[in-house]
Amino acid sequence: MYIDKFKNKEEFKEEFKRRIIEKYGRSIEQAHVTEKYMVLGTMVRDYASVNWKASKEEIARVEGKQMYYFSMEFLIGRLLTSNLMNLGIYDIVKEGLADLGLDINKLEDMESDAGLGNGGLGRLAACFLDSLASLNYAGHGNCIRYEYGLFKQKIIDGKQVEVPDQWLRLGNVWEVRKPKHSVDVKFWGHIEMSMDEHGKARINHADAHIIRAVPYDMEVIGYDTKLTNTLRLWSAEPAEDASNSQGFSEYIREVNEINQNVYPDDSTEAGRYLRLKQQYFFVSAGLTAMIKAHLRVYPTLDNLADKNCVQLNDTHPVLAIPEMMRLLMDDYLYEWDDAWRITTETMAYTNHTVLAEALEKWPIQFIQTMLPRIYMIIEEINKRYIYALNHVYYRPDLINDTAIIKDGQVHMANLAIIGSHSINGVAKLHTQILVKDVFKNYYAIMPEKFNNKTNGITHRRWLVYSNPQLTELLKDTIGDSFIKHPQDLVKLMDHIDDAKLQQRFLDVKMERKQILADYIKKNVGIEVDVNSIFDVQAKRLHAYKRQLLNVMHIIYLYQRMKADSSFRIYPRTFIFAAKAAPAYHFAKKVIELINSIAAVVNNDPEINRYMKVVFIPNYSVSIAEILMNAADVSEQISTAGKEASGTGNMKFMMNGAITLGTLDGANVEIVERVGYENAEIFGLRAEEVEEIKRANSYHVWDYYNTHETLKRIVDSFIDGTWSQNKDEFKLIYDELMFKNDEYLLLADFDEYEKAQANIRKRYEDRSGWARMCLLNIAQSGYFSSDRTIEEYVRDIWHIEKINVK
Ligand code: HBZ
Repeated sequence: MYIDKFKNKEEFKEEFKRRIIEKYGRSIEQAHVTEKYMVLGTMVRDYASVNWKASKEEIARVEGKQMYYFSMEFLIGRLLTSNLMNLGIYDIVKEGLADLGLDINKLEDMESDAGLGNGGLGRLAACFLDSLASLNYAGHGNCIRYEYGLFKQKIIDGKQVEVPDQWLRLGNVWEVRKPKHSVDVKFWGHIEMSMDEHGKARINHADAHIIRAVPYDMEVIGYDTKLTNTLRLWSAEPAEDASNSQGFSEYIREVNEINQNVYPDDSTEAGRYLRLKQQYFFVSAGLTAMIKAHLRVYPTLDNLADKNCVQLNDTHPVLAIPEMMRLLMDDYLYEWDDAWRITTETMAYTNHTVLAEALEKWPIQFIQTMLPRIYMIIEEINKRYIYALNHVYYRPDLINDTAIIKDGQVHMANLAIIGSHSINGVAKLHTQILVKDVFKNYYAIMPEKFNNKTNGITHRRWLVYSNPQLTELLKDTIGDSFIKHPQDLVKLMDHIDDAKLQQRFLDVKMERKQILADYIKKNVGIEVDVNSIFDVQAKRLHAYKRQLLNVMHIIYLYQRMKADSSFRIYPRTFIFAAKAAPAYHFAKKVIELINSIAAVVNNDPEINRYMKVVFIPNYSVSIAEILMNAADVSEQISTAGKEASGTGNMKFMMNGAITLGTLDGANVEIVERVGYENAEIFGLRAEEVEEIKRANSYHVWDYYNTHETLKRIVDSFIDGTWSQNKDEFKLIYDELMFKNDEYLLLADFDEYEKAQANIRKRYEDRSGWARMCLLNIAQSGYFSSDRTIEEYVRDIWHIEKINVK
């Protein structure tokens, strides 16, 4: 137990009752369930605060180095369960509540997901925070306190409708507002340079719009430790004496829009300015606070990089590089070279994508007008870099490809690479593609900067807490050491042939499937058969992830069963969950298509005994927690070379699902561990995709014209099969057929179909299937984010464990 309170449930009950009366002036019987949730959360937070204080003191006492993870997203989900579990007081609280006639699950359900993010990149940041604290490393998060999450997805008439995600409606019990630590951030205006009496340049940022950044700190509570880290969320507020040259109400609007939501619509110029404004806002505030905190312990910034490091989660926070230069030079009067050394030694950059359209670029004019001083510094970094290419690396031929500023734009990945001492990809294959292709010219001149850090997931949330049934079975079989040391899951290898264990695993899986089936019945209104194969694809909706390939296979099965009454399949439930970016029309059409197919298939009495299609709305961390562990089949079918890593693939594997996937991202490393015979791998390899693109040798119409089955599937998009209105899905048809099937769905279809047929056959051998699932679980320890964090620590951060007594 890691707090000194709640030593027994009696103590807990007394305190809980007292707090309800004090806070709400009501007895426990009268209090509303949300009030009970709030009080419980507050109690946990208050008690853990003791550890928080001790952690800060211990870090200062040992002069420990700290890591700051700068990320536009932290998809932390709900915290009550994981905080109670990590603190080791879950059972006491649960029993105490039961004595008071309260069901802990009901209170847990009151918490809304902190949806401060969008996808894998944001969830990775959350898993890292959990592992950092649990491994006793001082590593903190830095982000924005978004008023609204990405959006709440509703499905109306089969279509995605976005409604505001008001995650703060009940307030956020975990946060503490820290106005004393506020800092000011400056936008717009212009730069005046002058000389001081020592002949040094002095910078004055005149006519700036000053916006106050107020931190809201959240405790990050680790498992089995007192070390408590901080997730700092910055909120924009009016500065005290802002001069308001733009007028009062315009100023208020400018302040408020920063907090509004994660990833504002970037289809308009105003939206793009806002994204850039958000990026600079949280980066500037985070660095200013980091420097101030450093100066509270040390008399100088000379050792800033020895005591702090910053991990840049993709390019969104990369303005941290010029901002740190600005702070060191303008505010602390460092010379360029010293400032540059400190900055590059502090900064490290993680890349999460190779898709050209996702590599961020900003028009020069955006940065120049909104962040005039930052632009000057970027220009200088670029100038000095080009000088070095000419005179240090002797590679003037690389200027065109690797310069930061070109074609009227600032290339953020280039700035990141030049201004950091470490650049990492997120899976082996991804890093290979970075060094051989996307960033090959940088790799040629600065190979020592590049390294791989294969992603991971916190096995605490994704196995231990969300799948207690499987966890009990594992504890029973191999003991509980895997909770602290996930690699110990490999002990399960000694038991995978045990028929009794196999049966118990199948029973556990059945229980999880029933929980999901109940959820689906209640929330989607569809009755699914728990004896069918649960085949799940859950991830952001994107063309490269190929949800449409999955859809095409469903259409194939449907058409074939309709045409041939002797062809029947082992019953299958195809489950999808995905959000589409609001302005991404193709992705939204795919959602609509899935729902239209579901409407036809699920209501066809001839077919619906064999297959059903379910789209679960509003995919989120909480839904993932009941979805992943109920799956039999994990769909990881991106075009090889496009998915940087994937992390869902790891969650499925750890809960005993079989990967049906391409050799892409971390799938490659999953197969490396389980062997081809314990996964179902298909499709073009990354080099083959690359070669096809290079040689321009793929012609989608050749497939269409020579492949009857494919033609029938593709035609069904526009012949009225799935909608009265034949044009309803024309966008999908056009995207596929008139853009030469960019993601090679038709090319991979045959192999995908065969892999699916194998799955059906293998599933029928229940013992063989269970063995395969157990083997996957046994090999999944490597994919714990604890391993990933240890690698970051060893190779990039060089931070030491903090032992809070
Ligand atoms: O990061 C994901 C990758 O697609 C996935 O393969 C990987 O496992 C995961 C963690 O490394 N990337 C994202 O989630 N990216 C974004 O969400 C994103 C958001 C806004 C952008 C660009 C990318 O402007």
